Amino acid sequence: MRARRMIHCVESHTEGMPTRVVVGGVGELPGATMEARRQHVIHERDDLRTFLMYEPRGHSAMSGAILQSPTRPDADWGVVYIEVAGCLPMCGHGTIGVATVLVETGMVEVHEPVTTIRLDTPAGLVVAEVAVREGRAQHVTIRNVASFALALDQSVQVPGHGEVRYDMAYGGNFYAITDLAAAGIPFGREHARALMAFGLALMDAIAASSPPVHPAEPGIHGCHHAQLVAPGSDAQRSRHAMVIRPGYFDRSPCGTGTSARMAQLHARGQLGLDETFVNESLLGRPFLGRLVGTEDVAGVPAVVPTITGSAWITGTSQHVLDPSDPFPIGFLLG
Ligand code: PYC
Repeated sequence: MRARRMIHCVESHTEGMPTRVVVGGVGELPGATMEARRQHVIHERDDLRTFLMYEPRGHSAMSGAILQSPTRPDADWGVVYIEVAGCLPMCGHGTIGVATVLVETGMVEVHEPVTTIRLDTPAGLVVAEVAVREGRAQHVTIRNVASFALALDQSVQVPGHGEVRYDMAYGGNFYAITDLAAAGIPFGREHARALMAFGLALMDAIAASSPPVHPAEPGIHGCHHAQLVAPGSDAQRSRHAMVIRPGYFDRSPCGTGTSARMAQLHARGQLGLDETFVNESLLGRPFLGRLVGTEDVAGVPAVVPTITGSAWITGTSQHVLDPSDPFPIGFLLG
């Protein structure tokens, strides 16, 4: 073996969605904040992201997190999220995967029944409470960043679908939330093609007409996630297909998407503080959500969500780059 690069990872999945947790081989990224480190990966080290996310080492729905020393004194670890689509400011399923890996590999001091881990993420401090029994991380509750409805009752012309109504909400990423019943598209894995085409077309139309910008963090902008809500969903239990650019479904119920959905329901007066909300993925697996407080984000009323879900370690991996490899930054096909 000849390796120009060797990266060590712990592989996990959160309710079906992978989180490749990079535990060694990358080193400290430059940047005084985790958002600056995210920007560094975006502008200077995209090869690192695509090396780990794209084929042949990853796949078209791959997702991961690079562990870092924290840049703030109140955090235990720092995280830069990586995806096939880019570097998200925050990722709920990824955080649940990271917290599970930190506990089950002994990378944090473990306390039973609850281990608290404070994570420095590009979107801000995220606290993870891990329920631990006999060393196993049974489930993780994350206190997510302030989430808010940016715009309710929006509409946009979507080619092939006419006028589509949606709400734009933020839960660590922006989400266009729309009802499938109104669009006349059936829900279910067997309708994956139609759901994907609709979600991507909706996001294209929003990008062309009114792309969202975070009111306090202008570096966070654009809508890369469409939450297509299934018929029969309400403010207690909701099911959805989460379409993510450039063209894959979140396999998990999506932590930031669940936060955005709760912020939307709260803004509509349908979900109060301390009420339980169940959000189910296209695979039928749940995250439990709860709103635990209110905040103000640059004049926009916001809520503080918690999300509870579980992750499982699936293995460990070392990824090397041979100097003669014809695909040093990987590729995506289709
Ligand atoms: O769980 O927040 C999440 C997430 C974002 C993209 C994929 N999963």
